[in-house]
Formats: sequence, C-alpha cells, structure tokens
Amino acid sequence: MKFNYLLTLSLLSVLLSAKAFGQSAVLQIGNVTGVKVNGQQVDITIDNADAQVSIYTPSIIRVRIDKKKLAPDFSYAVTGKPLTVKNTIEQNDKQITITTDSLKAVIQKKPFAVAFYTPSGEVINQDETGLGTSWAGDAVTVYKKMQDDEHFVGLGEKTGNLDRKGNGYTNWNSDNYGYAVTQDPLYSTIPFYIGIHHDVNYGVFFDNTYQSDFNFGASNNRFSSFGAHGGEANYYIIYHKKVADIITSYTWLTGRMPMPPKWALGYQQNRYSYYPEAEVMRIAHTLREKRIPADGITLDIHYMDAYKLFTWNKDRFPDPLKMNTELNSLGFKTTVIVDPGIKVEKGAGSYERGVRDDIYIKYPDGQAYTGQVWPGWCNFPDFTSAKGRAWWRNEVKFFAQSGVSGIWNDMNEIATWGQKMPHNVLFDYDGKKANHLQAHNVYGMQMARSSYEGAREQFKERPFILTRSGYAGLQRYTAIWTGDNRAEDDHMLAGVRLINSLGLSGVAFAGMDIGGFTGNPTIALYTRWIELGAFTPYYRNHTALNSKASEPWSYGEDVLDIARNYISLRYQLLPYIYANFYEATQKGLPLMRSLAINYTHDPRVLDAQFQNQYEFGKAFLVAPFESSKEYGKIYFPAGKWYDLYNDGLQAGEQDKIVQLNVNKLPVYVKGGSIIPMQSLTQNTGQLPNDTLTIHIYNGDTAGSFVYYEDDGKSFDYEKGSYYKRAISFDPAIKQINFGKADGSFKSHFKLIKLALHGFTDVSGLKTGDQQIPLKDGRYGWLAAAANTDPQGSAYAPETCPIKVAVIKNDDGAIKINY
Ligand code: NBV
Repeated sequence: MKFNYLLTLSLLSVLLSAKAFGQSAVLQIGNVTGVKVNGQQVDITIDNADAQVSIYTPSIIRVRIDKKKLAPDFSYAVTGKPLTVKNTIEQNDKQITITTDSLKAVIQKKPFAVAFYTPSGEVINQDETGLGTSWAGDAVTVYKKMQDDEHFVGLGEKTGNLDRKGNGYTNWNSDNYGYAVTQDPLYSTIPFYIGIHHDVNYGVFFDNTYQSDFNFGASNNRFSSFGAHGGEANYYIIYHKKVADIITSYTWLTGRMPMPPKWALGYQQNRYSYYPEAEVMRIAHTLREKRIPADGITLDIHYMDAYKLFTWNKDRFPDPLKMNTELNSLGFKTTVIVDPGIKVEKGAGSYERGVRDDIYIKYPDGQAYTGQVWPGWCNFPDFTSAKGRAWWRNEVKFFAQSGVSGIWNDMNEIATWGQKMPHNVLFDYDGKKANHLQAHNVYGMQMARSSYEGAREQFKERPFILTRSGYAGLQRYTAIWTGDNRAEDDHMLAGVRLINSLGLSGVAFAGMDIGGFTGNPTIALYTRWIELGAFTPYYRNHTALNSKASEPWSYGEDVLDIARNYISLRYQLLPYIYANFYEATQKGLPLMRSLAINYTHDPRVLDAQFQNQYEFGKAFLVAPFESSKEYGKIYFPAGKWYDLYNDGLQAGEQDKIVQLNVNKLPVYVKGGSIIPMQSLTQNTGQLPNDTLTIHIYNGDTAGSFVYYEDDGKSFDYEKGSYYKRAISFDPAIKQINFGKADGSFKSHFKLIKLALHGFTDVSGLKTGDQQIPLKDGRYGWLAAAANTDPQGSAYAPETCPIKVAVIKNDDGAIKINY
C-alpha cells in the first residue's frame, strides 16, 4: 500500500514536472534547484533551464537563460566587458537579491522569475507572474508584466509610431523594394528598446541573432515580451534616470562610432545610376556651377562590368583612378556600391581567390550555396568567418587603387532573387558554426565590418562605410540608410521616425533617400525633403533607376534656390554638426534626437500628432510636416524657444499652430543653446575663413557645448591630435566661458565672433578688466534666400537681431561677463 502510494506520488510528480511536459506545447522554466555565486555572477540551475545573472556595470545587469547548458559566451554586438562593481548578493529560500549602487535584481526561486528595482524600490521591469520565461519548441520568450501606463520607444529601424505600445515587431533582415510605410521587418535588426512608465525608464537589449519577436501589448493587455526562434534568452537591463544615459550605457555595451570623415557629413549626390564618366563629371561640375555645396558622388551598380564585384565597366569608366582624382580635385569623394554576391565565373580573379581561400558559405554537403542576384548566379562570402573577412579586406584594395573613398554595402540581408535563402546553409559564426537561421541577422553587419576594416587598412584616410542591413553594434563600423523608400509624404515623415528610432538604439549616423527612392515627388515634397535633409546625420539625395532626375536643379529655379539655402546652411553648421558627431563617438548620443530622449516623461512627446518632431543636437527643434499642409501644430517642450529665422520667442510646454511656408522648414532654437558656425564653403576640403561664429541664445537655464575640431580625415585624433574645449553660458551669473583648449591640434579659427541672441539689455562685455566692444547687428540664417514664395510675391529673407563681439581665439580659458 505504502509502496503503491509512493509510486503514484512519484509518477505524479514526474508528470507534473515541466520536464515531462517536454512534448507539451509550452515548456515553462520551473523552479530554482541550485545557486552558485561566482563573484559578480550568479549561476542558477532551474528545473528546465540554466541561468546566469551577472553585473556588467552598476547600471547594467545581464540575464542568460537556456533550456540547454549555457554555451560559451559569444556576441557580435557586445564589446563591453563586465566592470568590477561594488555589490551585494544575498539569498534565502525564496529569492536571490543582487544590489549595486544603481539597480537591484530580485530573482524569485519558485518559479524562477526576475524583477528589477530602482535603489529606492520602484519597479523598473519584472517578469509577468505565471508566464516568466518559456519555450514553444526551440523558440524562447520572456514575458514582462505590462506596467500601468507603460510605453516603449526604440527597437532600431522599425516603422510605425514613436510609441510602440500596442504593436508587435519582428526582426528578420529583409530586402524591401519600395516598402509600405508600415512594413515590418525592414533591413536591420537592433533588438534594443526603452520602456517608460511612472517616473522610470529603462533599456532592454535582447542579444539574440535568430529571428526575434517583440510584443509591446499587441493583441494582449497583460505583458510585453521578447523572444527568438532559437538560442538563449540573453538580455541586458539598463537603468538610469535619464534616457540619454541609457543610450550611453547601451553604446558602452555595443560600441560607438569612430569619428567619420568630415566629407561624409557634407551633401552627397546619388542616383541609380550615374554613368558613364562624362555624366558623373557633368553632375560634379553642375553642382559647382550652381553653387550647391557638395562633397560626395555615389556610384551605383552600373559602374561595374556586368554587375561583377571588384570590376569597373571599362567602356563607361575607362580610367577610374583618373576620374576619381579629378573628382577629388573638384572637392568630391567617390563612394561605390558593393553587393555580397560574387559571380560564379571560372577564371575571374575575385571569385577564384574566394574558392582558393575557401570563403563561401556552403550547404551541409560542402557545396557552395549559389543564389541569383545582379551578376547572375553567385556565391556569397562568409563574413562570419575570419578568413572570409580577411579575403574581403584584401579585395577592398581594388577600391583603394581606384581612388575610392567610401563603400556602400547593399543587398546584404542577404537579398537574392526569390528571397528564400535556404536555412540549411552553414556559416562559420567565428568558429561556433551556425545555420542560416542564426547567422542571417548578423550577415550584413559583418559585411559592413569587413568593408570598414578593409578600407581602414587600405585607404589612406578615414573611410566612409554605409550599409543597408545590420545588427546591434553596427555603429562601430558603418552608417546606415533606410533603404528603398517611396517619394511620398508619409515616407518622408516615417523616415524621420526611422532615423530617430535608430538614434534611440545606438546608431547616430543614419540617413534616408532624400527625395524618395521609388516614384517621383511633387515639387513641394522634394523641396521639403531637401530642407529636412540638412537636419539629418547622413544627407544623401538618391533615386531609383526609372524615376525622374532628382538633383537640386531638377525642380526649377525656386527649388534650386531653396535647396542651395539649406545645403549652404548645412555647410555653415558643420562645426556644430562635427562636434555632435564627436559626442556620438564619446556618449553614443545621436544627432537626431527623438523628444523621448530629453523630454521622456512629457506625455505629449509620445502623442502621435507630435511624434515627428525632433532635436538636432541639443540646440535645434525641427518640426517636419507633410508638404501639402498649410498649417502645422507644433509642440514646444519645456524651455524657451526662438524661431530660427526671426528669433520670435515661444514659451515651452504648449502647442501652437503655425503657418507653413515651402521656403522654410520649421526650426526653433532652445534658449541656452550654443551653436558654433563657419563661413560658407562649397565642400569640406575648402577652408572656411578664420572666424568661428558662436551663436548663443539667451535662456533661463545654463547651457554648455563641447567644441571639437580635428583634421577631419586622418586617424591622428586617436593619438590626441584634436582641439577640444568646453563652452558654457550661465545666465544666473551672467557669464560666458571658454574652457582651456585640450589636445595637440591647432584650431583653424583665429577669431571668435559671438553672435548673441536675446541679449537685448546687454550693453557691454568684459573679460577681466577689459571691455569687449559690442555692436548691434542682424543675422540671416537663409542669407541667400529663395527668390519668390509659392504665391509669387517677393520673398524677403528674414533676419534676427543680434549683438556681436569679436575676440581672439586663444587657447587658454576665457571668461566673459556681461
Ligand atoms: O543598386 C541598386 C539599388 C540601390 O540604388 C538602392 O539604394 C538599394 O536599396 N539597390 C537597392 C538594388 C535593388 C534596386 C531595385
């Protein structure tokens, strides 16, 4: 009897144990069965899984869970190594508690569930009771309780609203020609988002390269979740009081961009495709003749011989080095497109070297995978293998020898005709061996990495790398653009949100096809888009094969004037833009900042009617609208705002309907801002005059700016050859401060001109006992303003009243009182 009872009991317990439900539809994680504390890391055995919870920084805690034994740690995204952090780790029967100065993780044992708290005990993020972590087949999902009024932003290149609440998203890098404005997934995968609720905000980085799925309360009102079709539940929770610091921590983890070549920040002229050489030169000369500042010409697939990689079509481009040298002397750099497919062609140099070095991805039977793209049937280099990357780096010599300065990585999702790459194709995955399911989402990033590393080795100067596909951490190697958009108003605005979301997700250097890739924009849309482009990080005009010409002169004289105005403004703003890129290299902060970064808990920021507004650096507020609109409603967040064009003042925390005018993009400057500018040049190789103008906008709060200068092209800045100084303004003590310059580079600028906005009552400036002469003046942001407005009446360029003073740019600290 007793025996029978025991037997039944043990059978029952086996049946009840989740392990026995292996065949059942969902495998729940179960209870903790063992805990081992290993310094800053806790190793946990659970009924149906192994887990590891470890401290990376006081603000970052990592969780790894697998139903298999945890594999040796490996990531293409993460470069940050755990810091030694002051912490306490305690446990009792019920739970394990991990505490740092900034964050607390509580791991409940029965069943295993994790919750994160602020030091003062507020919930940051917690597993949803009863759901926690589970598996459906090999697909793992982590379910998090949906907090009251919780909202979500980020997740990289994702369409839809800024606020992702109520929606679900998939990461599977996909070629999307002329994509719909709501299409998901697009080309790249950045499984990082920011949750916002109460007064709390936090980041979640789910580092898993399989197809991943995120649910922010789509079709349910209980949880948010993230999961993937294979691999570990491997995620990092990042907590800071400010979203900007979360981005800084996330980019500490996944890396930051290097200083870009300055020319890549100038205007880039593109089309699918400019050829032959005479056409390329015509475009270059016309840009100069029409005084459209520009730095880049990009060559699309027709430069190649029958689309074969590492070739030039000799009929179209008989002497590429000569052409590129000539372009260089006109102040242009050449970027060329590359695709991953290498045509299978016996005797062809690159192809054969690839066979020799055994670098192509293969089926399990050892045959190279062959897919069809532009040149015909192709093999594809394995960029996840060291030898594949080494082969590509060597091939990149071809571009160095042709005088090319930039590499544009296209079709690297991988895109092939048919778009159904087989899942049994194998990848080295840096020795870990993976099938297509696991390697797909990192392929594009590893291609861009190979291009970056090759170009860095082979080009004499900083290369510019652009990619269409990518994975978290891509910012270490490349800029990204948002692929084949359409020439439609909602695409222009969706592009703004895509770039803002990339910026929230660690990618500062991003752009969209200005003017739209497929289709033809209306005159008004083209105009709006080219104005807006001046306030995006990567400013490239591009259009498809069969669409209308899209150069700035293609839409008539008025549009040409407006385009010239905004492109010229971009060039005058380069000292500001360059310093903002420097900030991206140091803190990971993007140039285009969704208002969710600095005004996170202001609910109007997430309101769809204001979601396209953004800050460009911390000085400018840009409000883009459909080109068809005559009026637009703008929300002014906390602060004091100046109309860029006339200094009209606008108080914060209110909205306002403004009249829109096709001549000017609605842009405002925040009180307290410091904006360095230079005289107009036609390209970044041309030196501006020796005066750096610093615009300071009076405000109620202090402002600061880190000014940064270097040679704009070499890697010498890595050895200290830069010129960096803090500039600040404090209205409370009526003081403007220039810190002592740091670094071994000599500034180009001999003089500093202070352009003071909103300092109407100020009659004099002083440094020490010395009086600095102060004059009244006016400043016009669009000095070379458009000839006419759309109604046909004469358009008088607006100007702002300023006070002007000129001082010497000496490198010591300068204290100015007013
Ligand atoms: O190389 C041609 C195009 C390129 O212009 C575009 O920017 C890429 O996104 N490329 C896609 C190939 C496919 C075009 C239909």
